[in-house]
Amino acid sequence: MNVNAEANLIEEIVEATVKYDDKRCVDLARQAMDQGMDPVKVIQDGYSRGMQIVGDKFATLEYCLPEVMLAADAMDAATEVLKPHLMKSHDHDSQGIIVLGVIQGDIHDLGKNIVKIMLRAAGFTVHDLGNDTPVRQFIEKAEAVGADIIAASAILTTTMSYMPDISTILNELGLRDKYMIMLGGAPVIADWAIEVGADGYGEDAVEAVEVAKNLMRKKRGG
Ligand code: B12
Repeated sequence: MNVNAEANLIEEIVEATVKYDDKRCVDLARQAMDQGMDPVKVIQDGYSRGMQIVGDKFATLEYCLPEVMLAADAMDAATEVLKPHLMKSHDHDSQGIIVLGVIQGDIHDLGKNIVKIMLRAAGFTVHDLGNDTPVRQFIEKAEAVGADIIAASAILTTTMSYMPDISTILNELGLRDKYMIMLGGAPVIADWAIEVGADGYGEDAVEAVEVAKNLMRKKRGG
């Protein structure tokens, strides 16, 4: 597929997401995969950019919540089509065990779901706690499954204020050295994440994989 045709398809994906046209979103995902396009690029430049525009329209009151929800559902449906293309076969041992969830009070899970798919595709074992997850639940799950990394997502500025509790509570329980903490989500920035006790921060799902790999190297003393 030539560069122009790829760019056109990406633009169509952005448009279909903004118009919350779920059937078209799914159909375009299939077309992109049939043409051998990179599913990561399709998510980042296509559906995520479309959601960004939806967010802008929500902010300017052009869209209300139902439109945002329909667009989110359309993106979700398209991601289902892309998922198998992101998953490689992993017969070898897990790269590491990650407990991942959206922090308490927050139901924005599209980003977390993409991060999960990418981490699994890279060979990590990911335990998904879903959304609106209390901090103690991250820790209980990490203890139960012998996790290496606790990863949390926050999309609201109000809910990101729970993130520092992960490190604080781990410290209180004497468990801080057992786990690497990785934070992410739109309002979170790297300096703040480190300041509140995280070991790593990822800007997007691609970076999440790189950061998780680095944290595993660090944890294994490499
Ligand atoms: C979709 C959406 C919704 C959907 C969520 C559906 C779902 N299942 O997720 C619905 C309609 C339910 C919703 C509800 C609300 N929303 Co809303 N929503 C959005 C919107 C449009 C898109 C968010 C999104 O999914 N982006 C696409 C994903 C792929 O990107 P992402 O989440 O950033 O994730 C990427 C990175 O951040 C990173 N990442 C994410 N998590 C992690 C984790 C780790 C560990 C790492 C390393 C990386 C990482 O990787 C991801 C992939 O690349 C944004 C606007 C915007 N422009 O972002 C508003 C927005 C986030 N919402 C907002 C608000 C205010 C709300 C509501 C309070 C509205 C209301 N009045 O009821 C409620 C909150 C409900 C709650 N308690 O959570 C505000 C937040 C303002 C703020 N600064 O806090 C925004 C910014 C809109 C706005 N401009 O005002 N929303």
